[in-house]
Amino acid sequence: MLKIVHTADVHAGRPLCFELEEERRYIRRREVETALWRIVDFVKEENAQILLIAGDVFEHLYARPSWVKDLALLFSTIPETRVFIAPGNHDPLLPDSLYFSVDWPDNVTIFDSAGIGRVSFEANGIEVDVYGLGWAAFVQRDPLLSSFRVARRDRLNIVLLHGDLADQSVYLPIKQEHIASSGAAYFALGHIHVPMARNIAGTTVVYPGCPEPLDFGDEGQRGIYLVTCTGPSEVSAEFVPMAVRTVRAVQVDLTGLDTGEQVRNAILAVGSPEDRRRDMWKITLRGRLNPEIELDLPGLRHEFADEFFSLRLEPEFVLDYDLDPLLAPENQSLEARFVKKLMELKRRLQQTGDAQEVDIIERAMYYGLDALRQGEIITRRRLD
Ligand SMILES: [Mn+2]
Repeated sequence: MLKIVHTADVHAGRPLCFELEEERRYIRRREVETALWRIVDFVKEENAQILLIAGDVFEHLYARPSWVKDLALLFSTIPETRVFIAPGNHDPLLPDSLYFSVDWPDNVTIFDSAGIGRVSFEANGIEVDVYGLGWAAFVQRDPLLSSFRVARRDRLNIVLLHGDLADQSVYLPIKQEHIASSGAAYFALGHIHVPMARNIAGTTVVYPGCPEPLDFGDEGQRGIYLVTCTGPSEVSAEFVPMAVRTVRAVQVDLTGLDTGEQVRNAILAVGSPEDRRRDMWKITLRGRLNPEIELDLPGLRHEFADEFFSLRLEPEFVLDYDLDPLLAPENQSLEARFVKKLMELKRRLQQTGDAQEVDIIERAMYYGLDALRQGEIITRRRLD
């Protein structure tokens, strides 16, 4: 039996996209940088024979030369494991690439762009061919795999590549038909940051996703894939969660809350204290907010600095204005005339059934009331 660990999209050196207090920026940057150290620990625990890294290992523009030196030293601690790297669009093999700045140990193969490379060897009684291709530019429109066929179907054939599972893309388009006709058992891909495994015409196709979440879009579990092979076409891939922290997105409805303290408590009711202090939280504030509560969102974020490792508050609420007095016929104030005008418009649009127009009018009404009453726009997003 052969064990393979498959990762991609580490993005070491990438500027962070989370709301973080200053000292936590360093912590988080290091957690991203050290993901491969935890992965190598896992390789040792599992006694994996192969480590596949499908590109975007580091950021060409931001990674530190000493980090890449440390990475080469790290791989020299697993001399029995074959390490394959296929550079991607964030770490292309440009002449000044950090890939050329260090001496890689003998167990490391970095695929270049000269064509689809192949490395043949035997591990645990299974004959293996690893094919790979590295990027040498930031953009790659050509479907480079279009005429690819494995050389020998009786071997375990693996293809390692950074690319986009799509008919057209500027990130090396990989068409399903190219996978189907390739003859490979396993496609080790990188580029998509969400973990995903598919079977395409008998080929196991995997995006492991980024091992650590890199921005608030990376919601949910992140980790690596552990692949076990018992023969040339017997391949099974299992996701193994590994990220130190998770991105969590939740909604909090502010409707009916009467005081600032109630709003604070509603925000603090998400997750357990342990999960709040460990993870990156995106909390969308929805519903209708009592206009008497003046929410200072940047202030709240600082107030909760010890409660959440990272907190983003997304305002999607509207202020809960009492419209009835404004709709009274005798009320001829500016606000009342404005609201009546827009309500009339809304009624007409509702009859024509254009929901999008109705939504725009409703937002316009709340924007206008915010402007007239608060002197600034507090309503931010769509109503429904
Ligand atoms: Mn990437």
